[in-house]
Amino acid sequence: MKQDGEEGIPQFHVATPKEVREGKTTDIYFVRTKEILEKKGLDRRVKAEFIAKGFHDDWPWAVFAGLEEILSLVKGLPLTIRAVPEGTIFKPFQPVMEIEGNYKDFCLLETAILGLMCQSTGVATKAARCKKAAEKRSVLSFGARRVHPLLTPMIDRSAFIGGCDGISALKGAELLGIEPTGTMPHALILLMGDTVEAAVAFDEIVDEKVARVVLIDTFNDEKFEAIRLANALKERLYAIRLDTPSSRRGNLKHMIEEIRWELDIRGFSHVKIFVSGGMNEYKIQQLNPYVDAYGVGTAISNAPVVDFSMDIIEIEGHPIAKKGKMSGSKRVYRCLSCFKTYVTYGEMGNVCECGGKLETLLNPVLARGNVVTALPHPRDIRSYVLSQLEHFSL
Ligand code: PCP
Repeated sequence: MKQDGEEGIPQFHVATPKEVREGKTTDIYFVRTKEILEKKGLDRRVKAEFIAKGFHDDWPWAVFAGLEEILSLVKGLPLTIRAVPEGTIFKPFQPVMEIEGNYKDFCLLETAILGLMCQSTGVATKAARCKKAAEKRSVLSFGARRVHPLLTPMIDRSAFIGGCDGISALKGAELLGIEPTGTMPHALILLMGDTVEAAVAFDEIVDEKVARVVLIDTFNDEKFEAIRLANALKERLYAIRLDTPSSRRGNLKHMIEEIRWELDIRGFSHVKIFVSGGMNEYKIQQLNPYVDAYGVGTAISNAPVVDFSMDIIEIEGHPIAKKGKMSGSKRVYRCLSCFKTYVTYGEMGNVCECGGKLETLLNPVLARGNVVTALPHPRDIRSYVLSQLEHFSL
C-alpha cells in the first residue's frame, strides 16, 4: 500500500523529529557556512547567547519556554548549555540561554532551536498576560483548532505553563497529566434542537465530575436562555457560556451584567458566567466585573512569537560580538525580594541594592551533551510563573 507522501498520496507537510535532529529544517545559509568553515579548516570553539531585543505590543516582560524540547534536540551532542529555568519571566536584552561548543556541532540546529524557543515563549507569555488580567478567574486555552494539529500538544503545554488553568485537547492534556477541559459545542445544541434539551441530555450522560457549563447563544436571546436553563437544571447548572457571535454582541459587558442581575434576582447566584470568542487580556480586563471564567483560543495559540536571536559572543575564549551586541559570557542575577535583574560580565555578590538576596538565573542545564538539570513537571513550571506574576504588571 502506498505511504503518505508517495506519488499522489496526500501527506502532512511537516518534518519528523529525526529530520529536525538531522538539521533538515535549518536555513540553507548555515549549510554553506559549515561547508566553508570545514574547507577552510576553521573549527572554532564558541559561546553563543540567546536574547530578545524587544517584545510584541511592547509587552514589558515575557515567559521563557521551550527549554525541554531544546534539550531533547541537543542532548548527546558535545555541547554545554546554561539557561534560565523554563517559566522564568525575563526582559529584553536579558540572556535566557548560552551554548558553548564547536560551532560546527550546532550551527545546523540554530534555526530549530530558535523555532522551539520563539513560538512557545510567545504562547506562554500571552497565556500569562491573560491569566494576569483575569486575576483569580479561570482562563482555559481553547486554541487547538487554530494551529497545525501536530503542534497542539506544544501549544497546550506552553499555554498551561504560562498560567492557563486548563486546556481542551486530549493529547496536550495527556502530556501534561491533567484532565482536558471543555464545555459543549454549538453543534450539540443544533442537533438536539434546543439549548435546554441539550443541557438535560448532557446532564444525564456526561460524567458527574464534569462541570455543567451550558452554551446559551445558539438560538435565542442569551438572557432568556439563561433563565430557562437555570429553572431547568437549578443547582446542577454550574455555569453558562456566552460565545455570542460578534454580529450580535453589541455591548457584551452590559448584556452579561443584565444576565447576572436576572439570574441573581431569581435565586441563581450560584450560576457562573463563562465567556469565549475573541478574548484577550484587554477584553478580559473590561469584562472581569461580571465574568467568572474565560475560554481563549486564537489570542493564545496564535500569540506573536518572541523574536529571539542567537549570536556568537566569544570565540576561543575571547569576547567578540557583532555590531549592536554586547560580547562576552554573562551572568544573570535576580533579586528574590524586588525582582530587579542584573546582567553582568563576571561574578557579583549575592546582595541586591535593596538588601534582598540575589539568585543566579543562567545555570548549567547540559554538560558535554548530558542533561544536568531536573526537568520540572509542567504543573511546577506553572506555579513558578504564577508566583513571579505577582511581581510584574501587564
Ligand atoms: C469557538 C470555541 C472556542 C472559541 C470559539 C475560541 O467557538 O467555542 O471556545 O475563540 P477564539 O479563537 O476567538 O478565542 P465556535 O467556533 O462557535 O465553536 P463551537 O461551536 O465548537 O464552540
